[in-house]
Amino acid sequence: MEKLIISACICGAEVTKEQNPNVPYTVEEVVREAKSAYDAGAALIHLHVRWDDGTPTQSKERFQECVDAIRKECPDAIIQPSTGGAVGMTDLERLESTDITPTPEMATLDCGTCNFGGDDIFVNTDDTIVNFAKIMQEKGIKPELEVFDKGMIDTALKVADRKGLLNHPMHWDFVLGVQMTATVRDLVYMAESVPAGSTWTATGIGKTAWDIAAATIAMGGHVRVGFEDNLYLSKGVLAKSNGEMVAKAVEIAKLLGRPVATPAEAREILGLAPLK
Ligand code: KMH
Ligand code: ZN
Repeated sequence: MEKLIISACICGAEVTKEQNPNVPYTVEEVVREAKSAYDAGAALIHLHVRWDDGTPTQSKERFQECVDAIRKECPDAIIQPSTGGAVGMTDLERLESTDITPTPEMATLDCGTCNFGGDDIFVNTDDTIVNFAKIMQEKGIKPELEVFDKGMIDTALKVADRKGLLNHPMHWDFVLGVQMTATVRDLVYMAESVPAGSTWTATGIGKTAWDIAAATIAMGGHVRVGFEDNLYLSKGVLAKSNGEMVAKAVEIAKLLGRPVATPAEAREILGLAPLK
């Protein structure tokens, strides 16, 4: 089986220090969390940034500052900025994270609109998807196609792939437990719905995180863990760091006999150019 890429979603835009005091806001905290994940075995850091008071931002300057600081501590990690940002941000704001230098190797591309809890709607119209895909293709950024249900896979294929805006093989991220439920059946359905040759990562939100991680590792997919998706190491036990969660994923992989990919191996699996 292919080596396992572990992605760490260290911060997110929604979780707060009130929920877990270890959620990072400041640049120093973001670097601390990225390093803990990288040291534990994460090859890829999925990055959101915040202002010091915790407010989510897509500010190009804040991304630049955080990426530069992470790069010093995690020299070869794949750093993947979010273009999802937070609910309510404009497309232009969201795209700022792709304007840093050097141009990111990857970024997320969200493939549909969904309910995001309470009154919140995370809006990704067909035009948004096409526009983001075009910009990423022009800039040579590999999209991680974030899909929250099977319909978003169909949307990505219909509105962007058919126009030639998605290079193959594609890489997907199944975010289960927001709009779609997060069972092993859901995971299998998603994995069987992407085009042949695709690679995929999966994550389960909240208490579904570890079941989805274990099933994904057993199925040969790649796994995402971290504060953005889940704050607990186990039932009732808050994680002290993203590194603790990555270490747990490494442990599950070890028990299942699945070797973990280094950043260089992850680049090869994802079809990214080796780091210069
Ligand atoms: N914070 C969510 C509204 C992404 O990173 O691309 C969007 C999100 C997806 O987290
Ligand atoms: Zn995200």
